[in-house]
Amino acid sequence: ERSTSSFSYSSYHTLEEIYSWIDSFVTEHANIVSKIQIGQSFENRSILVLKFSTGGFQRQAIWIDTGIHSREWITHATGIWTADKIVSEYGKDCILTNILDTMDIFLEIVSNPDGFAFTHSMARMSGAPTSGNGLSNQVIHPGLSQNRLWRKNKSSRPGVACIGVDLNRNWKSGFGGNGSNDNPCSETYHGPYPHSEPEVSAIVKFITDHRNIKALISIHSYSQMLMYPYGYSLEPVSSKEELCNLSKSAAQALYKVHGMQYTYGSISTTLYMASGVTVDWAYDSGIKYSFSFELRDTGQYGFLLPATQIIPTAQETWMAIRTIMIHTLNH
Ligand code: ING
Ligand code: ZN
Repeated sequence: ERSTSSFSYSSYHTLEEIYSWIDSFVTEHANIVSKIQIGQSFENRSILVLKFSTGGFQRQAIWIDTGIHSREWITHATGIWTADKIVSEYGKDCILTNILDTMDIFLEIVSNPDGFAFTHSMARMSGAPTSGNGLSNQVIHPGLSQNRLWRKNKSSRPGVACIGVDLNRNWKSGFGGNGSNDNPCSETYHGPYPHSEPEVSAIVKFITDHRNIKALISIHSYSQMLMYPYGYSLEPVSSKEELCNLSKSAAQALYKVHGMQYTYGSISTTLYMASGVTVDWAYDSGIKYSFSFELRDTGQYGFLLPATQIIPTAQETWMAIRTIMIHTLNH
């Protein structure tokens, strides 16, 4: 195994590189990090979670996932940088130290491994849709394989013509409602039934069995937003005021780092209606502090954010995550 000292945090990496980095990282920081396999993808890849813990048993915990949508490469890169930040700041940043002395952090970096491997494969697809999730139109660069912009997982079912389920429409809360699609060829296809996808059901089982997750942060790109439930309804959540105030504080902390502006609010009023999304399920399952980020940028590069922006994006996102974690610790 190579050591993490040769790993570039300012580059995009393949699945193999990330999984090999995870093994080195866990070995080098065995006192604080461990690796948990929570399931297997449709194509039988391991679904891995990093656990940051300083002891205790089934402590209160914070869940963070990146890469539910495979083309959102900045999110995986931010997850990797964040993992390294957590181990290097423990014992230095007294706030993070307090958090980790009381709570555990779970981080799933590649939440859609099959889709992610596909975005790194260069064979050209035949006419699969690449747009239609409601974000600004993505320019397909000449010569760029359309595989690079794959969003869904890679599941297939007998008699179904198209591949893939949108893993951010497959959750039970609001399943099948507005902003999701029952056509398997759609980019926002919700799947045949709630939690039908192994990548989703692995998380559901893990979080449900854990029973002590207090905050959930699900990271997407792009649009520069920080959002809380609901996506499936325009009705405000019961904790709207607290979540709105916390979003504002987190967006301010993020802004201070590099001056990037994030808008915030509920998913349905800030972005669009979206049903069966991760954070709605989390909130309705009793995880009050449920947030979703849309990282950089606002559309200039979109999903193809230059690698030079990885570290600034991760740095500013960290300050927002840290704000949410402190609030969770204190409430
Ligand atoms: N956008 C999200 C999508 O799934 C979103 C928007 C994020 C909705 C979080 C709900 C929760 O459509 C991207 N970029 O995937
Ligand atoms: Zn996404």
